[in-house]
Amino acid sequence: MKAVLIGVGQAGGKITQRLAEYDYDMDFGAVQGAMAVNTARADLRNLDIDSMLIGRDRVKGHGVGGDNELGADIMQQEATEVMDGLDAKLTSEAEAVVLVAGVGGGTGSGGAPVLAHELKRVYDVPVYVLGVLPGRDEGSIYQANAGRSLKTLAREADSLLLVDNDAWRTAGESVHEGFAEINDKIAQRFGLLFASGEVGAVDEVAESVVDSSEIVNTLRPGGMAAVGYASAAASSDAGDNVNAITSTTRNALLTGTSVPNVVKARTGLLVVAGQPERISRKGVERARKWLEEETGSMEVRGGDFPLDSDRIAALVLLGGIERSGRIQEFLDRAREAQETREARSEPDPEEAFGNEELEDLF
Ligand SMILES: Nc1nc2c(ncn2[C@@H]2O[C@H](COP(=O)(O)OP(=O)(O)OP(=O)(O)O)[C@@H](O)[C@H]2O)c(=O)[nH]1
Ligand SMILES: [Mg+2]
Repeated sequence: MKAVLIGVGQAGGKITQRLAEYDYDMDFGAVQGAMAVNTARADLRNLDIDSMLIGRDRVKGHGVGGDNELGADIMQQEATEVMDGLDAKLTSEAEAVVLVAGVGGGTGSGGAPVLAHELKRVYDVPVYVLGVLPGRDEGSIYQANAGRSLKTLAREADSLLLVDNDAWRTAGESVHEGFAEINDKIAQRFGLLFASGEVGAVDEVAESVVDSSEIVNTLRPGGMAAVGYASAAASSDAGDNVNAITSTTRNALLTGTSVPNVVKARTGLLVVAGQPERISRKGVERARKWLEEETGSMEVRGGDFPLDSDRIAALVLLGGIERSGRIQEFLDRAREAQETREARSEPDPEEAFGNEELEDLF
């Protein structure tokens, strides 16, 4: 799937750059262009991709300090400039726009939903958002920002692909210590996903490869989505790899998802990556069937991704994951944080108590 990436805010910019680098290093050619937008000048200076500073008259290049309403306001004001900067990158080749943002901060959390809204008014390609959820040990402002942004993003984006900062970090490391490692994992997993829809166009041998349209269809339910990933050593003979493929797929779903404990989904896509001669058709079909049972979805697609590796990897894309308990838990956590914050700044306890709904950002 040929995608144009736009990172909004600090996390968004760093992850976008990492995704572009990975795609380039692997020679996939799925990332058609990359750009970073931020209200903080210093964050942009650290990046090599094209960048745009917004909100100069409001925050003088210093960021919005976690105020996502201000982040949304600034993007509203400057959306036209951002879209002008993007126009040259969004050629007719592009099959999707992917906005990348940390949903716990201010610039990305507030700006990404506004930009998604504006992009959808102008372009026909799907607009996806890759949103990073704050980890459990991050402050209540992050949780509250995330709750509001999530709700608005899920409404504005064609699909909101989520990564929880707690999902792929090494035990014992703080979220901050783990950023480089988490970003590498995000780049690899989402990089593989975008590229998996690309090989069909160039590799005439593989007839069972994934097509871009299968990614789009898997994300068609809208709302929220997640990916899962696992890999294992594989035999050089496909016949011996039936179990390797089914157990890797199991691990991808049960222990490797970007939002922990998400299992239920409306749609699914299983991509099995490895040398074509190591990929067992029977294994892929069994794993796909297992995914249908486990996710409760009647719509699980499957395909290969020819990759020169002696391992086998399973990448699972889950569309429409709202009914998973973990997402609800997250929204509850964000709602509690919002209520605590309101109770502190709001002298009228009744009003804070009565506010059970997460407000939209705009
Ligand atoms: N995975 C990952 N998360 C990050 C990274 N940098 C920041 N975050 C997370 O992103 C959230 C903060 O968002 P930022 O992107 O720093 O904020 P911002 O959009 O720049 O907004 P302001 O700084 O408020 O202007 C927190 O939950 C952080 O844990 C990163 O490099 N990788
Ligand atoms: Mg920042």
